[in-house]
Amino acid sequence: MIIPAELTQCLKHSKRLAILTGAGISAESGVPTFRDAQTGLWAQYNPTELATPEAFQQNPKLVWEWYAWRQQLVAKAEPNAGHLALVELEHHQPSLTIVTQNIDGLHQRAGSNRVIELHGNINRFKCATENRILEQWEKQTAIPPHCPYCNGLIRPDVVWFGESLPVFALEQALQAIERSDVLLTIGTSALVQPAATLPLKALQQGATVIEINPETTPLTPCVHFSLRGKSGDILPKLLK
Ligand code: BV8
Repeated sequence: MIIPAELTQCLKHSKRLAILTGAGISAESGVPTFRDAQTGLWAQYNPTELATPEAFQQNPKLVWEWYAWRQQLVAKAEPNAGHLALVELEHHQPSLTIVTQNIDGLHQRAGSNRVIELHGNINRFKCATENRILEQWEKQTAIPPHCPYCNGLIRPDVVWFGESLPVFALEQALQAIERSDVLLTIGTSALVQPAATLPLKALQQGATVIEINPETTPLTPCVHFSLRGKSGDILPKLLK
């Protein structure tokens, strides 16, 4: 792919670069995106139905096992060239902020320091009754395990559909977007709210918005540049 020179210049001279990432940036690490057909055992479930408080209420064991399956995929995954290109970029642009919809922690594992997790983290757990973050709990055979303090069920500390996003994370994300002069939106279908409004806010306040995605999205007609391709291919070229 030929990267227009004006694009590399625009990124190079950005003073307040913001990055929004979605599941697509982790696809090349082997972490299925939300819209991928879920492989094998999970093919018959719709992720937007499993990632809900109702599903956990009705069938906590099924939801816990779905996350356990995804956790082992994430544990086996390695950051890819796209994640690593963003780490390199942060070295040149220390004010760069990554706002991610992903719960896989791969930006942090790659070495990015300023990462805002809008939807939580699959490797952090909390009590479903008290919302207390649980660092550890003794091995239990019960699935899902129970909170050692109140005996409530333990769940992943992620934002389910129908749940509000963590207030502080959303505030930080809005600040990063509203002060940005360039927003790079990478690997997101731009469908999940309220994250999908962030690029629109960047456009409203005059930032240059650049999209990277192998496919078009509802955002494509609105952005200044839309690069069609995989982030693992494009980012190293774009940021060199
Ligand atoms: C909320 C954690 C207030 C769990 C996730 C309007 C306003 C407010 C709410 C709504 C609204 N309309 C609808 C809603 C409800 C809902 C929503 O958005 N529904 C959708 C389905 C329409 N939103 C919510 O419920 C949010 N809460 O708003 O609170 C509230 C409170 C009470 C009642 C009502 C409202 C909470 C949303 C958070 C849900 N949790 N994750 C978990 O992961 O298990 S979201 C989940 O979806 C993941 O985080 C994932 O990131 C995201 C999917 O989006 P993407 O990241 O974009 O991934 P996707 O698979 O869709 O696309 C991947 C893209 O990558 C594709 O475009 C593909 O082409 C591209 N790609 C593929 N390969 C590559 C690539 N790109 C680059 N390189 C590649 N190699």
